[in-house]
Amino acid sequence: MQTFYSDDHRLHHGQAELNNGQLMPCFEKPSRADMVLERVRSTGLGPVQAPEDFGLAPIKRVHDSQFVDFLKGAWARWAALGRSHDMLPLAWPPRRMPARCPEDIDGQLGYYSFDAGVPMNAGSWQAIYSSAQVALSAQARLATGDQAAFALCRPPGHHAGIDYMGGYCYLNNAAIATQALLDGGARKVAILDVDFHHGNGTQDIFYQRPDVLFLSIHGDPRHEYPCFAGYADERGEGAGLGYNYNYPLAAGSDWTRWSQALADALRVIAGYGADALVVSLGVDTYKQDPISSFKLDSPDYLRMGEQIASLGLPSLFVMEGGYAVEEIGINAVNVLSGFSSRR
Ligand code: SP5
Ligand code: ZN
Repeated sequence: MQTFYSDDHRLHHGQAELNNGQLMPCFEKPSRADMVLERVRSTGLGPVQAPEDFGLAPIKRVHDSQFVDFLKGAWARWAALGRSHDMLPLAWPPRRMPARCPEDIDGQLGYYSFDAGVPMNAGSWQAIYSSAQVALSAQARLATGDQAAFALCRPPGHHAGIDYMGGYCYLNNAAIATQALLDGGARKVAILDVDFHHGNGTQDIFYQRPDVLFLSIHGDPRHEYPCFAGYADERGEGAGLGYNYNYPLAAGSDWTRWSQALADALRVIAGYGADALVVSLGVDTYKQDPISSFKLDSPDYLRMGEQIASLGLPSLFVMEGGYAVEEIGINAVNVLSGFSSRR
């Protein structure tokens, strides 16, 4: 299986985030991708390649054009104010406050985000852009007939919606790749999101569409981030009604419980008739993850990959979360190895 990866991810290195009311060093840090790359190499999963540049057009097929331009230009505006520390949003519009886009950078950061988990520094845009290009490049391998590819994206993407960032995510890499598959001739694509957190951004992007089936297995939003989406009764809207599946699970869920949800999701995907599968591959379901509450163990990720392979679909794996940095490579590559062993 071909892996796509860019060193540009190191240009993005947030300082701090809020966790349990305290400012803490960011969990989403450069060593995460380094660990996964190291494991891809040491296990001989397959060649590693730098991404091609597909430009902004395929990004703007999914994201609001003004939002993308905002992300691209935000740091220059921040720096022009004499600020050299991380850029962070400050205020968000709640119910009944008209959400007009303000003019200054602080207001716009709130307008284009839903939480404070999105620090940006001088090199962040380059990392964000390259992460999307990594997903697009891996997608292109499927378009030319490969059965699988791995996009080692960083920063991750599944919390980013049409016109907002949040949860360490800026551009939705999996959604951008999915749209590119459709634009390249696929008629229907299924997205399976196995990250511990609900893929609220991906859900938002495809909520009204029947050509993308979205399924997410995650911590119950009554108790877990992203707090405001991921309930089982969110089933899609309009033409998209019936094409969105959420599997919220209780804290402490282990492989026995988790794999029951997976079996149901795979049954739904098999009945959908997709031309390709995109997997939002977060491994923050791991028992030692510092911000999550599931109890998957490393060998479980092999089973996960094997069972996903049973669909027989061309499959694109897109890296999302996972914060137990010591084991992130083992767990992520176990999914890919399990998949490859059955194909
Ligand atoms: C891509 C990805 O995995 N993003 C995750 C962002 C999570 N940010 C908030 C973490 C808060 C952890 N504390 C949760 C306590 C639950 N009651
Ligand atoms: Zn996550």
